Amino acid sequence: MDGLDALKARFIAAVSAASDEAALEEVRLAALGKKGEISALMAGLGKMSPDERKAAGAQLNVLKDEIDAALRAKKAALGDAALNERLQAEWLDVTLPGRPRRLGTIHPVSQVMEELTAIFADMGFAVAEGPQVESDWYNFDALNIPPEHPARQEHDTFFMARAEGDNRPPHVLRTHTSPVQIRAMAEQGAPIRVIAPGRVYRMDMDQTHTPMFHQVEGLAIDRDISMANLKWTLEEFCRAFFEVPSVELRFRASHFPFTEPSAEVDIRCSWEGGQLKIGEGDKWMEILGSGMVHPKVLSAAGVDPTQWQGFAFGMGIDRIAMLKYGIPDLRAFFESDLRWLRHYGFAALDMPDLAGGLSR
Ligand code: 2U9
Repeated sequence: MDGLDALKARFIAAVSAASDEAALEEVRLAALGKKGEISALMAGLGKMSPDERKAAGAQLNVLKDEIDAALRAKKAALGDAALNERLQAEWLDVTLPGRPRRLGTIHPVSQVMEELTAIFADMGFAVAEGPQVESDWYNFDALNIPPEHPARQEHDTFFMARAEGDNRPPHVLRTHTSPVQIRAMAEQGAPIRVIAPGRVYRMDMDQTHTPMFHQVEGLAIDRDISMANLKWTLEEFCRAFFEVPSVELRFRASHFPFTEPSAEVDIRCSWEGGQLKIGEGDKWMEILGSGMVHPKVLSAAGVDPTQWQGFAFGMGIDRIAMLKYGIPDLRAFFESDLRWLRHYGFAALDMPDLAGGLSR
């Protein structure tokens, strides 16, 4: 066939001139597409004599293969060029030192809450939560603190406002986390083992008191739980929390409406040169209150006191955080002073667990 060399030269030139994949595709369609020039020549073969068709068909097939090969080679070359361009543009030096982003720090109260949750979880206690605005029934009555009980006055309660003419008793900001455990018992029944960490509110403000502070309370109810279980649990907690080999606790008889008998608990310690050491020395420091849950409290939560009994305890989280981490001033906890937070805060993403060492 005449003119095939010229055709080939034209398409090969067009392939090499194509500067991107779209241009290359246009060349492919013009040559080999359904309406392309080579396809048209192929269609013309039908009108030839058998001998002519054989010779021309072979020539056209060779031409088609050559153009196809040229198209593929150019496509690969364009792909390589595009990749090289990206590699140049997106190059980065992975050996450069990192630029640390400031993540902020974990507040000591949050850190201590995580620590004590890890310790009690290891002993089989679940975490319970509840509302901070409570009815007076959950905050007081259910805990064996009836309306005229002197303990109501001692709690320095914040009362919520009621609409005018609404004479129902006002709701309160919870003065302890005990109502959380009433709710947990009422919902789950016995046996139960929970801790209730969280914010509590009392109208009190001086060097050692803030109107909002944090408590953790614990509750274990089963068929035959005793003060001995209470003592072991608290010793185990203190040993793990203060990260010392052993601790010694002293129980002093006390009184709370919600526990009977009740005990305040002191821990053996020494204070030398302003330095507190837990587990050694000849001083005693009060760290928590505890006792056997009063039968009336069990009944109020729908638990039968002839079948079930158990212990409860409560302690101030802010206070044990100050003791463990040597923080002198309670009020600084709530001032959001960034310099204080950087000094006393903990590394983010470094959550305490028992295996890794609580406070690392
Ligand atoms: C239920 C029954 C009993 C929780 C208890 C204490 C003793 C206690 C104080 C410690 C320091 C409060 O933060 S503080 O001022 N708490 O002395 N708390 S027994 O007793 C309960 C709780 C829930 C259902």
